[in-house]
Amino acid sequence: MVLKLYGYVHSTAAKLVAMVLYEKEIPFEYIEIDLSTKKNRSEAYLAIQPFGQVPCIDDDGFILYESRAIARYLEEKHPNQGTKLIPSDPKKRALFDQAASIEAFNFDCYGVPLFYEVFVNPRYGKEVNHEKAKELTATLGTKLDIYEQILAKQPYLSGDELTLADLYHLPVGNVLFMAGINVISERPNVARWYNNMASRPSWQKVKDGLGAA
Ligand SMILES: N[C@@H](CCC(=O)N[C@@H](CS)C(=O)NCC(=O)O)C(=O)O
Repeated sequence: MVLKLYGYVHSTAAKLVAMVLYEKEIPFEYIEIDLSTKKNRSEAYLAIQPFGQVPCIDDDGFILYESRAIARYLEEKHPNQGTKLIPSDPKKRALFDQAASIEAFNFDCYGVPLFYEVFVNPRYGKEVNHEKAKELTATLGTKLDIYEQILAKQPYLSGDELTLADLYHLPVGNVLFMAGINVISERPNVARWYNNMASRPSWQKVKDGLGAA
């Protein structure tokens, strides 16, 4: 049975999973869970994703959620198909794990609240807290200054090879651009790294929304 991906057209986390499916050349059926009409809160969807979030996959009856866990599962199930996204060598793999933690604890945890503060909240009638936005931008900037040093010496965050840890940055990096927050483009090596990933055909297929391809 073809793998099912439950997502939402604008979901950053679902875009990551769709991108990885394309990178791994895994055919899939996309099922839209419309967050704007609260379809994610339906009894049927909560039965497979109790937090009511997208993405979620159904791989022949195996249900899995959390985008990064799904991405790892897809890579580990199909290590020799499509783009290799986690190295096998123990040291390279440890550096991949390190890079994945860098993304979670130095990028995502500042980038997501910043995007919500500047872009999402005003669309729901909430005033932008400029002080908070400034603080988050400054903190994210100091973290990206360190990315800049790392990426001056190597093409990817864990070394010479592209891994999932690099791709994890794309969806939130993209919405930061959308919100006019230039923390990536202001840093030449970070921008080179980001643009190189963003030009991949897999990202081009998903970046403007899921469900069209
Ligand atoms: N850590 C989760 C985050 C999932 C998430 O926050 N999804 C959002 C869309 S990008 C969602 O479903 N929001 C609806 C809600 O939380 O009710 C992952 O990486 O999969």
